[in-house]
Amino acid sequence: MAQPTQSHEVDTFLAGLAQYDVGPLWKVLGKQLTPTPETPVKPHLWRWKDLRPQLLRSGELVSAAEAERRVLMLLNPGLEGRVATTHTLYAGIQLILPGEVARTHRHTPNALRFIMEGQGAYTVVDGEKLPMQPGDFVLTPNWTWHEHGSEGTQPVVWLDGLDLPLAGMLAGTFFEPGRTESQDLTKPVENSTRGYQRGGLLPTWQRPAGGQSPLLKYAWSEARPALMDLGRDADSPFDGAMLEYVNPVTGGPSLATMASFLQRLRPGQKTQARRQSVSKVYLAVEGAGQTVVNGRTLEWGPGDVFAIPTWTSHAHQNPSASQDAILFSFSDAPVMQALGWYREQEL
Ligand code: 1HN
Repeated sequence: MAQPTQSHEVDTFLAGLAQYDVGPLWKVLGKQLTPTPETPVKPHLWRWKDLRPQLLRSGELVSAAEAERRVLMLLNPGLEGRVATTHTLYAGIQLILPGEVARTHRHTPNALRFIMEGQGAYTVVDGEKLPMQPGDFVLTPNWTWHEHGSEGTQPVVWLDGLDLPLAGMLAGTFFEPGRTESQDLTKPVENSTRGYQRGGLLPTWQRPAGGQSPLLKYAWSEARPALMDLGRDADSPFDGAMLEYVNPVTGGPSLATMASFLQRLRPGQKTQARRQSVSKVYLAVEGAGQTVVNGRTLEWGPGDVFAIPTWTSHAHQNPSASQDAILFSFSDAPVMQALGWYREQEL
């Protein structure tokens, strides 16, 4: 490329442009058109042993009623000042105590929950009560009314995942508080799960419009055996054995903007490094292992959460001789795929 002329005349011209609210593209083109995705997001791990005491302390100091949602946000150190775990995804850990209700509301950002600890809590989604056990995966899709409560005797903790930063970037956020604290239960408990408990069958009485998943809860009691029953022949070199929580009608992601997965690393298993043009949040559910992210090792055990920036090399390993490791994860893959911006590279 020819070098633009450097002269006092050019400098004066450039300095004068700002007053017209224009600028010279040729000064920034290289920064705009990076050969591959660039992001300030840092790989980061949040430890359960740090998170849990702080969350329980928040429960002594702040009520669910005061907080609306009592959540510690997992804030990426590369995105200071932003409510974001990656550039598109938000994750937090939420606490509900016996007898509490986190009042009903709805918003356009999609939300998912993975229950980490405690019995007796529930979420109500559009009039349907969904009791939650550790390991259950629960959806509150775009614009569905939702509240949480606990009828148990122990604190209940879960991981929240939302597309909040993406919604913010696209200025797509709408929010509405409920007029009452709780919704009327207009449907049978776990109504949306009826008919889906065996593979390959779909209820004939509901075919939802609008593309949202009709299934709002994926029970651990079904997900874990499904994962553990997979033979080695099902293993991917990059992920080990991996199942996706899908919309059963379309086979696509369970939420429009986020794909969620459960994966198993066998004792001694080490996966091959890869990078993908998606950002991800992982939760270690069982076992312990390591994920090597751009040469840096993140050591994880149950309850630890870690974030992987887009287009960043990562490989997992389970060093245990006897114990399986199970990871839950979610990513912004559906967005990148829908826009034709998904790429992956083996390393
Ligand atoms: C939200 O509505 C919940 O409903 C949790 O439990 C976390 C983070 C940001 C915005 C809305 C919930 C949230 C949230």
